[in-house]
Amino acid sequence: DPDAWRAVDGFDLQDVTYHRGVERGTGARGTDERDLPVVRIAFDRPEVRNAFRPQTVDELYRALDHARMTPDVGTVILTGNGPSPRDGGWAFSSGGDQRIRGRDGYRYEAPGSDDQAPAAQRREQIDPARAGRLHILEVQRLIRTMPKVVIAAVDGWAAGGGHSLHVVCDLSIACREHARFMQTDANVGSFDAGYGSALLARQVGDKRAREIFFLAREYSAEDAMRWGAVNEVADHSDIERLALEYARIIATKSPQAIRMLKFAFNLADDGMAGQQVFAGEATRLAYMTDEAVEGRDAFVERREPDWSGYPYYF
Ligand code: S0N
Repeated sequence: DPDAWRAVDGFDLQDVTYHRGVERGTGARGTDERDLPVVRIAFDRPEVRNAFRPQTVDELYRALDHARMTPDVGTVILTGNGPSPRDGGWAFSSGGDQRIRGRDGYRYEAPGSDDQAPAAQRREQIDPARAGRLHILEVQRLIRTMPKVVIAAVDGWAAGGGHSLHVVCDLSIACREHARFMQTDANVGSFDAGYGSALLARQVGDKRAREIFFLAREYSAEDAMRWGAVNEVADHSDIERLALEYARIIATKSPQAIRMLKFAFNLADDGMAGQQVFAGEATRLAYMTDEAVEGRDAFVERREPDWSGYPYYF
């Protein structure tokens, strides 16, 4: 619904779109527009089922990181634009762009280069500082560690690395008509041996996760729902409304509680890195206590801290 969004200023994006949710009404001085605490980030390469090339991943990371640092945004909706102008097909994302993946991993092509050019020509355009980066994994970590809820609105194909991205999101909503899931990594000699497989096994169970990877069979929104891989199935016409509804509900909750819960859910699976994220938040909260202020002030005032007012047991 174009009326529900405005483009976020200051971004020059080609492969993704980045919008802020807005509520529009008619106030005394004409049309009111109020920002909602939600952003929408969408793959915008529908002609290739929203496959991501390095530029796509760079843009996705920038938009996500901006959303991470925007204080009044609590929810990020990650989705795919469509339909394809070529055949009307829909996609969340079909993973890494296989035309660009090369011997060195992913090739980064210089801005403005022609990604349809013959491979030999493209090779000339590699930015050596960026070649071979599987930086979609950096996006996965950002989704995982950002103190906000990330919702995958899966409105079409989620395949390969696109499948893994939805797995990493906090919540997933799948489109009844168009959502199709397939973990194609092993078809193309790729393997997400991190979150894409381990978290999936958490969500659907170990045997099912192995089946999804080893057999790479297509499965539907209803299958995904039954297996615990998505939270809800919605009609195409409803999927965005439902994601926005989730965002509105989340906005009624304590931001701190949501943040601590997300990090708590991640903690056991993320090992020491998960502990660090959770503990960082705990430390930030502790800094707000009189006890921590006493420690800081004592140092600054060059005196011994007085802990007498702070018991060992409550
Ligand atoms: C998604 C599929 C099943 C859709 O099939 P459908 O509907 O029949 O459409 P097609 O006709 O196949 O596609 C339409 C056009 O789009 C192009 N296209 C589709 N996907 C890609 C792609 N991934 N790369 C490049 N082009 C793509 C088609 O070629 C077609 O264009 P034309 O008509 O010009 O030929 C089906 O399309 C499909 O199976 N796609 C490939 C899915 C796939 O294998 N993806 C790669 C999997 N691997 C990764 O993603 C690895 C990268 C990665 O993220 C990673 C890296 C390290 C560690 C972990 C990961 C991780 O997986 O997360």
